[in-house]
Amino acid sequence: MEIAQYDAIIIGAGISGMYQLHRLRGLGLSARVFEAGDDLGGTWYWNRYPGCRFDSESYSYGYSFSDDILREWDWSEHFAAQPETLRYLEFVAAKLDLRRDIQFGSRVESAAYDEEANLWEVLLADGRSARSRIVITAIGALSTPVLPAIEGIQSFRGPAIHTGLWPREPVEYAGRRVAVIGTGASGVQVIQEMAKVAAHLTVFQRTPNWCAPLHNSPIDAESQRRIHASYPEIFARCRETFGQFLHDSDRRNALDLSPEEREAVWEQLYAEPGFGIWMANFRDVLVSEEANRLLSNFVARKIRERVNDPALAEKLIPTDHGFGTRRVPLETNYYEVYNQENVRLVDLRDSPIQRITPDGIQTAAEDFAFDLIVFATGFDAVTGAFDRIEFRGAAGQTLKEAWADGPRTYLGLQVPGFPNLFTLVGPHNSATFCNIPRCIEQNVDWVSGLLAYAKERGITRIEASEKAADEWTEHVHAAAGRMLFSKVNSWFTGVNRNQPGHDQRRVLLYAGGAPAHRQRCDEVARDGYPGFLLR
Ligand code: NA7
Repeated sequence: MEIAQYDAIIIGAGISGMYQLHRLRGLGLSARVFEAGDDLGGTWYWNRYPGCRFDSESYSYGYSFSDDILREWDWSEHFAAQPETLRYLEFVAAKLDLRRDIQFGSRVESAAYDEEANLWEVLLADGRSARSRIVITAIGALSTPVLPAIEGIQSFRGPAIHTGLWPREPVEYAGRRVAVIGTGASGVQVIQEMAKVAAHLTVFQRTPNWCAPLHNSPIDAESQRRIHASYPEIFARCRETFGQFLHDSDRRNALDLSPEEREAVWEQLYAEPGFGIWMANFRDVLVSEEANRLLSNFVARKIRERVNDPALAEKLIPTDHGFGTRRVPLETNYYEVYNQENVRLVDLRDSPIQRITPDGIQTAAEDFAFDLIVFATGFDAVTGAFDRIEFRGAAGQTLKEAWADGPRTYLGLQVPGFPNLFTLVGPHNSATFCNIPRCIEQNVDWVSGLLAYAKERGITRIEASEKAADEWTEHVHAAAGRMLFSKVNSWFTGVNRNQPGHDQRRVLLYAGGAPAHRQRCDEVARDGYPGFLLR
């Protein structure tokens, strides 16, 4: 059987894979996308749990590269829900005629570089294979769901579903007894939605997170008109900010202001839609313990005001980390949910889960019976999707081996020893700490620019140098070291108690800000790609 050969293989048909395919076509390269799912959308395909929605302003999240797409699409809410986002991606795919080059139900198992042929051989789980000069991973940073390591997990009789693997068929929860394990961004969204109609909802919380109000609302006709008229300004603003959100940090330090002055700002941010309280806050609150403590006290007071039972409020207030040092879940009446008769919080610090039983969940203190268990227990973040594909580089080493002591990349986009392999949204890339499509477009544009440069010059082999990777890795580590989040266990730092070997903090994200990453990438392009061995 003849093996299919392409100029490039893209792994994944989410937001980054879709745009990368479009750009490769523009370069006149033949490309094939292998997508594990049965349809496109990536994150928005898999995370279809009730309540799933943006925490980014919808119009700051969509693709910016096409005026037609911008003109023809209206978002219905300031923070759109998952079904709308998936419809949007389907609209984009139709508009750009992407599907004809995407092969669904095709999970990539391995990709091995053949030095002699200067080709990658990509093997799918169903045994088929294909070859290409270039491989581009578009596999996402939060795409490998992890079930909790709890005894008896397979024994439960009812549906037991991870938020990141939610089925397409409707899951009944109205009038049912529901358990949710996990209180990260996914847990918070699913809890506040299911609490509306579940007969009874039990939340199993191991660590409370600092949440803040989303303040979502529909987009009225006048706002719609204004949004369409101001797309250039919206994207220009995003380009300037640390995380490419509409919210830009306040250049002042909280500690330089009087308590009244900073409280007034915090009141305002807490009352505003979106990530302002996290991203538009004073510049010292994510780096100074003291400033962060003051902000945390402010948010704790808000939680106490919203939860009727004072003892319960204390259980919902984090004590082991400060505000914003983990991903801040944005919420709509999340805290008020705990004032409802049909909702109960089980604090696993008092009574840990011992096992899952055919009927429900058993803690050290009690037996619970459920009709449905929701695992909102998170992902093997950032490197998880890479670890599950066997990438074998020029010297026969696997990427997993190369990253055994933590990721090592150049610009978060290329790895020494793995020629012609590009890692969109990979570790040590600003995209892992970003209003992600904004960084995705930067990643894709930059990789496409390099491929165009290579094509014009007849360059067929592109590989980051060891020295460039060492320097970038050192820079990434230094940037992370300045931030308070690097001293806290979370997916930001790669700690996952459900996975063996994931108990030590690692540097996974580039915390120097997206503008700094973009600037560095632009300089490298402008100077003819120093740090790359081009042949
Ligand atoms: P997160 O943020 O990693 O949250 C996972 C949650 O699940 C967190 O509260 C965990 O508690 C909890 N968890 C995990 N395992 C267990 C066990 N075994 N028992 C009890 N509780 C457990 O994942 P999300 O899906 O919410 O969010 C991921 C990102 O997706 C989010 O940041 C957005 O950017 C989109 P822990 O804190 O470990 O004690």
